[in-house]
Amino acid sequence: MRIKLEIMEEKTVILLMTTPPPAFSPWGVPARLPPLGLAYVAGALEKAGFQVQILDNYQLNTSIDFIKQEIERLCPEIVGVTCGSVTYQRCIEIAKAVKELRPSCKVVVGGWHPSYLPDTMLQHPEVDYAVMGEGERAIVELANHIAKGNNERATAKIPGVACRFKGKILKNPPKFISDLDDIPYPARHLLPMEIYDRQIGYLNAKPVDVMNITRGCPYRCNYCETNKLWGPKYRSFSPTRVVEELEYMIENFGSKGIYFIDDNFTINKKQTIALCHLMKERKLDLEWACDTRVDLLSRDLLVEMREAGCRTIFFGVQSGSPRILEKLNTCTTTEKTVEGFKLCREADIHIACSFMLGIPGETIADMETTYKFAKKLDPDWCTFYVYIACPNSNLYEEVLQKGLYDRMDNFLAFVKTAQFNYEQVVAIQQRFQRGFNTSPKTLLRRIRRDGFSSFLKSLL
Ligand code: B12
Repeated sequence: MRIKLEIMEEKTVILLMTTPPPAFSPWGVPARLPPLGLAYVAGALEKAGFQVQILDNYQLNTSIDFIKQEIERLCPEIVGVTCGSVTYQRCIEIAKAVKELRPSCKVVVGGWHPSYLPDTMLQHPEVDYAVMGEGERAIVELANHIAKGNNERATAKIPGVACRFKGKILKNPPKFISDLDDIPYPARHLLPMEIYDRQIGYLNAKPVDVMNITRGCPYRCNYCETNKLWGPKYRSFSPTRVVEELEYMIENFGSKGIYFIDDNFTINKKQTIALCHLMKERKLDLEWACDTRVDLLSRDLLVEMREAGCRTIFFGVQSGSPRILEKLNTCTTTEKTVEGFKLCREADIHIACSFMLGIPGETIADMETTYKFAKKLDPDWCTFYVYIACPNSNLYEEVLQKGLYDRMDNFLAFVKTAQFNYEQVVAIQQRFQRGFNTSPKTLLRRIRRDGFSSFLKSLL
């Protein structure tokens, strides 16, 4: 396992890092995926001429002592940390360690939590700047100012940056990058690629890498906060740029499969078809999976996608209860889901999906309806999650205002209503997950899909 980072000379040294994992994580153990956002930030900084290193403390599960040693050894002038809500405490711990060892080093935080609640970061004097929204342009501008030794007045004017100025917290709204093709490739070469899973259940091909080719979501689902990070307007990398990056990944990292972790991969049908055509033209021979919505599909589109290598599509179905779908404001219906799944099957594309349980206003009967619906849909993979309210979503505001929680982990609220508490929903979720995984239909589907010997192997 490679942890050793090189000592850099001459140029301004920037050390980017994820935080170690939270002590407690309500979402379970996530896949070992690389920090793509941080790699994008690193790519932009490298292109601007900075010396950049990435330390993925999250996946390496490093100790604060190790992080301190690395800071002392590498002597960075800027430390940038990705911070989610559950890793908030860890992020502050790192900021304190940086200032203790190198008081002149600037601490910049970015990612989901600083984008949503920058004040909670800047209330700590150890944090100098919080970047809100997409980071590439803001961090380069900020790093240039820091490198030139410009005063606080100048840095306080950068779009997407929040900082303390004259005793107040100033927040400059982000300006979203209109042409995504201006963004350099994520600096995957700075990541310890060997520590990542590079395989996913949805694809047979190995190694698999992740890509994100669209930003911005026009939908307003009440549980989701993504449009606050990427803005309300959908933007995407051009098909040519995507294919070039795919070729680069095949050549440099031996990628055989790609998981596109976009919110709505197929949101622009014309562009998705153009991308599929290019993938076929360039004979990329990749297997891929993507995430999208059931109402962003059509027969001809799916045929193009299958021909270009798409093997699986993931859908966040969320609920089988029309009342709850309305509450979530997903703007989908159970009928649309049935229709969308049928189209995928006809195009010979596998289906993965997930549901949430424990939404405010939900009853145990609604949850049972969801389970029945999941079984009726009969997807290839199905995951049930317990809903936990995340900052900056509409439902989060409702949960806080009405006091519909019995516990907070950092800023995340564990929902409790008159109908259920967190522990009860966990028990229901486990029952549903077990029931789905062990149903004869699911087992048969697995045997048909993966073959009997691989099924037996997985049991052993
Ligand atoms: C892939 C993914 C993961 C991967 C990789 C995470 C990673 N470190 O990148 C894995 C599986 C490891 C993971 C783990 C977790 N994840 Co996750 N994950 C995602 C997912 C699906 C995509 C993230 C992504 O790659 N986006 C694409 C890249 C390009 O964007 P980005 O990462 O946001 O980065 C941009 C900006 O945020 C910013 N930026 C990011 N970091 C930094 C740092 C600096 C210094 C600067 C200046 C800017 C900056 O600039 C980047 C480029 O523009 C999102 C959902 C989503 N749609 O975003 C959830 C999501 C980010 N995850 C979430 C959660 C909760 C978790 C876990 C806590 C789950 C768990 N069980 O423990 C952990 C915590 C991980 C951590 N290090 O904090 C939440 C975060 C909510 C919140 N308020 O914090 C999200 C939003 C999903 C959700 N709504 O529940 N996750």
